[in-house]
Amino acid sequence: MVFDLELIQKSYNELSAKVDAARTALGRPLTLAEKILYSHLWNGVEIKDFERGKAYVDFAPDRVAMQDATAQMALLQFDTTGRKKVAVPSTVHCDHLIVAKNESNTDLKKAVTENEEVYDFLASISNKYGIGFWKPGAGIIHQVVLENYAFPGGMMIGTDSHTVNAGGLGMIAIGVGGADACDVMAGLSWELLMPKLIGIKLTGKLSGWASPKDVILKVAGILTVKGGTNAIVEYFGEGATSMSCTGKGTICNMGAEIGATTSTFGYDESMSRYLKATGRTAVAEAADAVKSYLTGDDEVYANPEKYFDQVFEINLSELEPHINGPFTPDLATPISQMKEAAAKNNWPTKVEVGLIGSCTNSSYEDISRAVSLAKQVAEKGLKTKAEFTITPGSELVRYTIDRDGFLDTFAQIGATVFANACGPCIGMWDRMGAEKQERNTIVHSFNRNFAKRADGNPNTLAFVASPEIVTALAIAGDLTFNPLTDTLINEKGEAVMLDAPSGDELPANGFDAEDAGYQAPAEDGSTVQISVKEDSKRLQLLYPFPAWEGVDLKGLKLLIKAKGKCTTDHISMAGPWLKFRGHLDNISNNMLIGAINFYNEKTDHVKNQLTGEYGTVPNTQRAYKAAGIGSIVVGDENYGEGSSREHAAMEPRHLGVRVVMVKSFARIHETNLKKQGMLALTFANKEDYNKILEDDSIDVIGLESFTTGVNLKVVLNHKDGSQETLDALHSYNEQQIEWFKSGGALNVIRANSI
Ligand code: MIC
Ligand code: SF4
Repeated sequence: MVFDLELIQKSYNELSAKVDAARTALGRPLTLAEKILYSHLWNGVEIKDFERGKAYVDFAPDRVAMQDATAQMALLQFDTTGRKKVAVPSTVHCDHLIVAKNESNTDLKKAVTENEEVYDFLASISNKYGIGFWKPGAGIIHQVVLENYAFPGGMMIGTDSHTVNAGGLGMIAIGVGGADACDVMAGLSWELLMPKLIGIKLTGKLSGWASPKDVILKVAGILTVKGGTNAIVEYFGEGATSMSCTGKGTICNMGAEIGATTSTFGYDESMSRYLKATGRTAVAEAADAVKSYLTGDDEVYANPEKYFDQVFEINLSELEPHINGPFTPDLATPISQMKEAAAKNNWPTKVEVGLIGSCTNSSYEDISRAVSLAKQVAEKGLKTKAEFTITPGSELVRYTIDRDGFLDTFAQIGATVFANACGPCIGMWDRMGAEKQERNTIVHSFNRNFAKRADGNPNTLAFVASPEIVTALAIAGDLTFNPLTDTLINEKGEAVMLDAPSGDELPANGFDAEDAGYQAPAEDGSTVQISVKEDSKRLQLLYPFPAWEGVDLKGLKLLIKAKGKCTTDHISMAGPWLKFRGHLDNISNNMLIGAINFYNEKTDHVKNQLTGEYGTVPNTQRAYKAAGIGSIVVGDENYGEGSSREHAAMEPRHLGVRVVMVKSFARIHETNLKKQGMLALTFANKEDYNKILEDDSIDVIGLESFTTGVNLKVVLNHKDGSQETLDALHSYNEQQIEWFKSGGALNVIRANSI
């Protein structure tokens, strides 16, 4: 079945005229990213050379995707907009709420019972508003989108930071908070800061142990977790076309880890093959007909320095496998240097568990290459030293790899197959013994490895590598094993080497599945009832946040000055908290509990300025709220890195935090704060972070004349009676100032729909 073929055909019919018009208006050849952006300008927006990194531009995305952990909030917000149906094709995917413990079937059954209320809510609200619903077990959002919905040249947004995965099929796919999704589903335009453009030229060809994952692991090492902020990364060159479509997906997926707005590749044969293999020959043919419009212009790729803001070149023929981590995805170590790095940093070298799969790396190709290593265990008389798990990305992949015997081979090395879901990637891993908090090493092919992310244990060191390398390290049970050069001792005491992995890009006998897990919505959902129980612990209807009071914010208490890395996992932890994603008050009990308090280096231990006592962050904030006093959160660099979860913005809003002031923000989180009517400020002088003292009361001055491009003032009232005044930068445009004044974007939509 091809979803929304008419939409795709319409978009291709209009493509050439739109791209030609943009080329004429800009008077120069275009990158692929520009072709897609300019062909998706919101109706009526004048085509001009928008200043990258400065201009806010309105776009018209083709579709919206949501996963269950973020869809709840997105749809609770949509429900208050008064719309009858979503304005663009949208889907919901049930993937985040399934705990991985025993094995696929048992875990899935348990999840369906435990999350019944939430799944029922999502299924019925999808049915009501015309949204496609993918049941638990169908697979992970990004894999399912790649298999069914992504199309070259399209633009989509999704309530998950790894929506960018669809760049593997030549899309501009961007992760957003639920409030952004809500706008687009309500038929409004979607605003984005015109991204800067980073070009990465791939030369040579991958071979041996190197895989697409190593491209992005290397790029993460070069650009770091914030190097891609507000930029689109466009890959091109012979190395790009020689790679599989799903491999490109992996590279784009992990572009989220460098903070990139998104990443993309031009349409090529590999994409056509993938579209055909996934039952979308009609899409491939339609794309073939406009193929030159679905990739960057030749002049651009011939002289990239002229057209991109930054250009890098990576020679795939020389690329070495990398292992990134622990605790951050940009700490990149080429495999040949791991022995030294592990010794220097005292990382435990025994690998306890190897985990492959997730939305990042669970293509047929990935699994077939990993299985080629698993096969060698028996052939070479080896024994797998570490535990090994597989989380397939979709039922289509799982069914096919089962049919082709891969799961049997993995079973022979003692592997556990978890449900087609996020599982261990997002802390939904009920790992035996994790509560003992022992220091240990795991290696996985997921994308993120922040502290506590996989199993909740802060002392688990998680390293990210390709599925092939994860499998090899799990067989060896050793983080410092380099399969390119090292031998293993087999059961007979012989030294053997693993042969380099090999596999198939696509299944020779085609993909298959008995039930892919899709549920179409009702044609007319007007009579469908959505119920949220009054006393539910999992779901809570939303109330509008109050509008700004019209005066400067004075006497805000410092809630926490967060030190160092403060990702959305630190602000609103996942794992066991995922179950409250539809209940704002309950989930607010995890607000900032992972952030490190600058003054005592502890987590979840801050001073209550009203009593002088220390308490948890949520309790302290609830005390300020009860006393009717606003507060401020101060943060370091790249604050809010990681996920798209708007809970990280809604919780502080709900509990009465008024301002978040940091050295720098991650893109999605900054927008999420603005959307919810919060003040997101950055220090004009980063050193001013040091001036904030634990007992400060803080004023924000200049709000009555809050204007685009004009700094605000922040006054620190220290306990000893002295005062200091700082300059605060903000990036609010007029529309966003309106959101702030109205108490949140939703209040503006609501007012306009009456
Ligand atoms: C993640 O990988 O962190 C998540 C869980 O998929 C999030 C979304 C969420 O928090 O629900 C993301 O990346 O946006
Ligand atoms: Fe799920 Fe992990 Fe992918 Fe996020 S990164 S969508 S948690 S598998």
